[in-house]
Amino acid sequence: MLFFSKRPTVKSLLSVKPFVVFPLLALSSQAFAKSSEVVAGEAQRWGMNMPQGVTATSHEIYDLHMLIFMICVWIGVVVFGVMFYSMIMHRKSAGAVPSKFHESTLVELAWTIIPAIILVAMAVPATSTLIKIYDTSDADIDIKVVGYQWKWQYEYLGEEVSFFSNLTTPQDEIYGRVPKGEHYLLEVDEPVVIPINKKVRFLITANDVIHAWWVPALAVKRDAIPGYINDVWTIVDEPGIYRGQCAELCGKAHGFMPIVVHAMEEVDYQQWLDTKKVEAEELKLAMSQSFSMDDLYARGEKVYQTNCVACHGPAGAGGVGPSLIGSSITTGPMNGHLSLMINGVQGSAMQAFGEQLNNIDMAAVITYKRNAWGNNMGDMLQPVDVLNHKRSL
Ligand code: HEC
Ligand SMILES: [Cu+2]
Repeated sequence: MLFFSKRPTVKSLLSVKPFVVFPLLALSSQAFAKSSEVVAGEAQRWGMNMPQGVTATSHEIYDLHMLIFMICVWIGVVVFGVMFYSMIMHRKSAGAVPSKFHESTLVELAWTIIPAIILVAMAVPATSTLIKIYDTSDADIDIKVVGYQWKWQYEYLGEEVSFFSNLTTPQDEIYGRVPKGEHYLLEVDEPVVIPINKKVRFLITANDVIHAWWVPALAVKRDAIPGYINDVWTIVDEPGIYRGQCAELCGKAHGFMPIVVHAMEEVDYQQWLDTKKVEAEELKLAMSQSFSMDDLYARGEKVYQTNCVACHGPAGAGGVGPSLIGSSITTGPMNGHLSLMINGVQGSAMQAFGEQLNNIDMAAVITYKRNAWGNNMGDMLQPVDVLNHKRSL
């Protein structure tokens, strides 16, 4: 009653909008940026916003996210502003009488053209960022990443350096027997190491089912699909340890195959790479050597704790997999035991370890199982035996 003594007409309705809309549209880009900053700051403080990451791409994605988000916020402010203004000002108790018009060409054109312009305006920066994300050309370093159930393998192409990266969180933490550590389920025995300020290309694939290699701080997330190679790239600005996870539900231990990227200065990276190459050489030499029972047992225990404990239990008593204490395989003929380890059991969670473990680790873990937990077989296996067996297959 106070505001509307006259009955509102189409004209008066339309004339309201510019009054609400123009000041908002007229907000300078500076004010827009300021509001975006305030929102981002608050969201960060509340631990709610996406992380900003440590690469140029991740910063660009973050800025894009804030830009689109703020456009949405302001659209919300304008739309709800007009809506609530209309509802309050034109309420029945204030004497409003609905106008009877339908089909307004002007209104229909406006609500088609304005959103179209906004969408195109948002698509332009989004597309330019996407094009950059997909430009994997001219990489300085190529690293092949292979997803396994449930670990990652990294191979430095052209360097003969290759290793598996296994979860190191102790079973006791997982089962709640001791308090969880700082990097619970985000820690591995061997992180993938990269130099800073170099374009690193990751060639991502999988060995069994679909996994996804995801490291938020590097703005890298790509599916690892058996039979396909997807590539992504990154240039990290600052040395540091960046953690990620498999991001594709890949089976029982999907949550137990984390990713740790250690970015270091180039000299440190080169040093690390050289050590790795020497290790690989030494391993090659060791393949033809004979080991003592004690060496094999000690090494085998480590291999077991890293690769088998999740399914067969810390003391071999079983869990997901059967007990290995006095089993027909672990206390049966050596050849059968070796074949099972190399080929796995088709259609079960027991994988083929023939390619995952080198011949020394294979010989060691078999020797360990045959002599641990009361399986006092007293026999052992040498790496050459594994090699010969593989050749005879
Ligand atoms: C993801 C779970 C899983 C992991 C990891 C795993 N196993 Fe198994 N393992 C199984 C399952 C399940 C079976 C039973 C397969 C079947 O016969 O159906 C099995 C069977 C076996 C058997 C045969 C036991 C018997 O007597 O029938 C041996 C030996 C064995 N695993 C050793 C190992 C060793 C050594 C490792 C580590 C290098 C390992 N497993 C890792 C799940 C696993
Ligand atoms: Cu996975």
